[in-house]
Amino acid sequence: MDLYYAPLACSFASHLLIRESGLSVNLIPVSLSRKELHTGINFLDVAPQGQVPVLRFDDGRLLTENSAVLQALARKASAEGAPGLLPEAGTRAHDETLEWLSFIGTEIHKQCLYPMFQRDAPGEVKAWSRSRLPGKLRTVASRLEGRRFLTGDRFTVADAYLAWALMLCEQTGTGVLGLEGLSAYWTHIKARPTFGQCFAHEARLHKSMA
Ligand SMILES: N[C@@H](CCC(=O)N[C@@H](CS)C(=O)NCC(=O)O)C(=O)O
Repeated sequence: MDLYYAPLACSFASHLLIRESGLSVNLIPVSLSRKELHTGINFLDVAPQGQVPVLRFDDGRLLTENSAVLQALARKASAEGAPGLLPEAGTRAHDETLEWLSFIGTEIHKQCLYPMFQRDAPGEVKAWSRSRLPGKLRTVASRLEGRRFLTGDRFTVADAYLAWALMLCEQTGTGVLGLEGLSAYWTHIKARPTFGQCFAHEARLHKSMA
């Protein structure tokens, strides 16, 4: 199994999940600005949308979209003896995990963070996205009050996606990570050894690919 990822991009969530689960997955770095693999292969020949994450199964099948990729990785981990990263279907925790995956993907990632970090996004779009971010993070903060994780009592795919989003939020200078409920969560997520390993790996790669 291969994961196409770009340093510090949203594929960080899948990378983090891989480290949390101990799955054996080949990590293939992609330059999003050049749409190129480190080997010089055109990334658009692999994935025509030109976006990460992309998961390639051993039979050659490709899967894109954070939410789908994270769930597929969690199911694979469960089949290989590391259950719990995606709560069992039919449970309240499962429903809520999908709910938060969707909220993070649509409300935080696409509506706020993607435009804010897009070089060619018009200034007005960036400013509007930035103005929406605190409200979205307040929703997350209120969910996290009195909870250690977004759903259930352990780290799941939703926490992996949120961990990446909060890492980017830290760079926005909006102060959203100081929100009550969010700061304690962010502190303990950042302290997870897997997060530190993932961040160190991707920050190094980011520098070397710049
Ligand atoms: N709808 C996709 C969006 C993924 C996405 O936005 N990936 C960004 C990195 S965070 C990307 O590949 N950007 C390059 C581009 O859009 O050309 C998903 O949910 O996975």
